[in-house]
Formats: sequence, C-alpha cells, structure tokens
Amino acid sequence: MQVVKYVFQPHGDERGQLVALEEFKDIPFRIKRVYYMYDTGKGVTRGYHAHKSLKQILICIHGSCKIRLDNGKEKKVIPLEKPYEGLYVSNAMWREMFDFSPDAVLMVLASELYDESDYIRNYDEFLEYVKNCGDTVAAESE
Ligand code: T46
Repeated sequence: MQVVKYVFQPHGDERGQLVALEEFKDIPFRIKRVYYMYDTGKGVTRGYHAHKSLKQILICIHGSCKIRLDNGKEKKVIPLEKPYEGLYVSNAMWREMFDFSPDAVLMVLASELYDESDYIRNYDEFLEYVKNCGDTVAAESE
C-alpha cells in the first residue's frame, strides 16, 4: 500500500509559524467540510469504518496520534505528529485513529458534506466492497 503524506509549507517568521491550505492547490479536492477532534480519552480508538466516496486530509495540528489504514489487502500505521503534515485518506480505505496524546487535536479536511450513507461500518462489508469496486488508494510511499 502506498501512503500519501503532504508536507505543507509553513510561513515562519519571528512571530512563529503559519500554515495556509487552499483547495486544489495544497489540498487535492474542494474542501466542503472541516471537523476536528480533541480531548480524546486515553486508550481510545476512533474510526472503524471506510467511506464509499469521501476523500480526506488528516492533520494533527497539535500533539500526536496514529492512523491505521487498511485497503483490504494491507495495513499500515502512520504517525501524525507535525502540524504541517497531512495524511491523505482516500475512499475505500478502512481507518482507525489511536494513540492520541492528551493534547492532540486532529483536524480533518473533507471533500464532501457529512453523509451517513457514505459510511461502511462493517468490516466484512468493506472487504466485499473493495473486492467488487477495485477502487483503492493510489498514493506514494513515504
Ligand atoms: C472519518 C474519521 C477520520 C457529524 O455530525 N458531522 C460530521 O461531519 C462528523 C465527522 C461527525 N458527526 C457526528 C456523528 C457522530 O455522532 O459526530 C459523531 C462522531 O462521529 P464518528 O463516530 O463518525 O467519528 P469518528 O472519529 O469515528 O470518525 C470521523 C469521521 O466520521 C470519519 O468520516 O473518516 O473521523
């Protein structure tokens, strides 16, 4: 499995750092939704689903966490610990987010509005889905 991790350009000066993200320039899709999670409890794992259409970029803008990606054939764990790094998560990709530091803020840029019917929450259904649609992640290795 290939993993796409974007390294964004921080605009640093004596005041500190600033990262700006524009759709189709820094982010490979129109950004229709932004959400973020914080105060994640110790030992919590979130996710356990895939999406039929949704594409996302995950950025741990504070603290750290890990993302497990699974395309139905292979699994990879990607640490997110820099506010200027973004992990691309394609559709048809099972994801689990875990090992959150107490101060972690995981921000997600999403290509679609929230739509529960886009979720695949059953792992066997996911395996069936990727087998039939063959639409798995295309990305580059770290
Ligand atoms: C994903 C991973 C990375 C909304 O009302 N609107 C939203 O846009 C989202 C994302 C969630 N919600 C509600 C639905 C649930 O009642 O917030 C609650 C928690 O959502 P969920 O259990 O789906 O959260 P995670 O962390 O398991 O998954 C989320 C995204 O849902 C998912 O698309 O890829 O983060």
